[in-house]
Amino acid sequence: MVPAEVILDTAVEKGADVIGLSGLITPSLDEMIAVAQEMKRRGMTIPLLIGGATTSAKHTAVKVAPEYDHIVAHCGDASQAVPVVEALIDPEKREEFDKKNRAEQQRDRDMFGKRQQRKLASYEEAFKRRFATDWETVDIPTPAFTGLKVLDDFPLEKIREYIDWSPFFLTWSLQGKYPKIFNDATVGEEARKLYDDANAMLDRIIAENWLTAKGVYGFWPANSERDDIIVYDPKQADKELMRFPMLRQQWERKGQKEFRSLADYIAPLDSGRKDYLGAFAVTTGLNIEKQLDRFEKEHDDYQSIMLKSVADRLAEAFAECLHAQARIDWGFGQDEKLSNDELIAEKYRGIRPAFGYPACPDHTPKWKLFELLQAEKNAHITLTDSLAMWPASSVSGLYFAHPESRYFSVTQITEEQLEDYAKRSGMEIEEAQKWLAPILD
Ligand code: B12
Repeated sequence: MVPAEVILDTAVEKGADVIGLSGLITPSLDEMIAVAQEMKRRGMTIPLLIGGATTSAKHTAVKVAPEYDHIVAHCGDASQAVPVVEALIDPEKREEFDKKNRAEQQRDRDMFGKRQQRKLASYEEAFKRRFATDWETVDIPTPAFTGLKVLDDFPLEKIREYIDWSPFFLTWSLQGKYPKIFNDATVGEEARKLYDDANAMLDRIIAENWLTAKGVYGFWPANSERDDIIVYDPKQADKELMRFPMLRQQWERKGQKEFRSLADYIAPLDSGRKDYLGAFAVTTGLNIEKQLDRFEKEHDDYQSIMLKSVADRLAEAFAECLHAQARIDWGFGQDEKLSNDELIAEKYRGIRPAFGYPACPDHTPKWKLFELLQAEKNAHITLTDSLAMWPASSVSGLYFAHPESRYFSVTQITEEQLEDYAKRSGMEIEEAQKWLAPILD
């Protein structure tokens, strides 16, 4: 979310010894390559460290390191940054580190070159073997309303009930599932302390209005046409509003019968039936800066990270809470009586894939999603150039009601599908190539 010039100018101005880049979602992978290229162009020599949820040692070796002649190292964990930087600022240790790092990266590149070729079905074959539904008999529920609903200042105490605590411990690098983690011999005590601190903070967040939650969701008449989902104007059901281009699986795993695309879950045009697509965007990060500034002034990193991690939990919980409401609006959720554990285990009908998740790994349809939801106006969420949402504690995606819808992964696609997808998305091939780089064959 920070432009390359700002990072590099600041590093020069402050006389930084090392630059670290952190990437949460795939578009930042490409941006890291651009930063490495710019460092080379400027003749810089300081080491570059790479980290974050979507990065890997392999990606760093294959894509980033070749763009810069000096040290580029991947760190899987922030705590690794300490010994790595220690080695890098000591001339002797640095040489040793560099040698070892280069050898490992060369090995990763060699392995990448020789990597086992996965068997991919042709795009046409994959479409022929799509997930099939008997569209004559399948239940297609009609939502209670179509168009948008805006949730202004949604009560945080209600959202709190839907929190899934397990990923919270992951943020703090503690392994284990809630609540079993409290009995763990190694991390149990620490986990309990963090949990208590988080809940004490949540009490204050709610009582003192530290955060504001906003959301928007809705339903639209929809049909599919091959791998596109067509969304119609709720007021004029034959007027096409927009199309969401979807990607289809092509990697043929042993025993695999079908290749899925999210478009398979929406009634095709030639079925003669009208279906519905739902969409949502939620945030719980509005106004967070005020408190974060306060913690920064007090040099209180612990409270600062705690607040961000609690706000992230609330964002996910808001998405869960709103999905439950959407199932009620859709009708089939009205008799649902699920505990929070059952909700976390997704024991309900329907799914809510988010752009960037494995079933729809391209982030670019977020532009259309935001237009459909008018998310900027209605929920005060903006999209950065690299398609991250701001505030950071935000989630957006689609709702599907198909009784057999489930999550799946589109891990690799062929050139053929890339070309088709680029055309359907109104992108040049080069642009589509850039956004889809992580899943190209
Ligand atoms: C928590 C989380 C969220 C939270 C918080 C996000 C945020 N603001 O930070 C919420 C619920 C808001 C969220 C939303 C989304 N998420 Co999310 N999320 C996660 C999750 C579960 C954990 C990430 C995390 O915080 N881990 C804990 C932190 C501490 O770990 P970390 O980021 O890896 O960082 C550690 C190391 O990598 C390292 N490190 C990191 N940076 C650096 C830098 C340097 C220099 C060094 C040395 C080390 C280092 O140190 C850290 C501590 O050890 C991951 C899945 C996963 N298991 O990783 C998905 C994940 C990152 N999300 C994903 C996606 C797609 C999204 C959304 C786009 C979905 C959507 N459409 O709504 C949005 C994007 C949000 C936005 N603002 O744009 C994808 C990204 C994949 C992709 N293809 O891009 C992931 C990988 C899930 C998946 N498997 O699909 N997400």
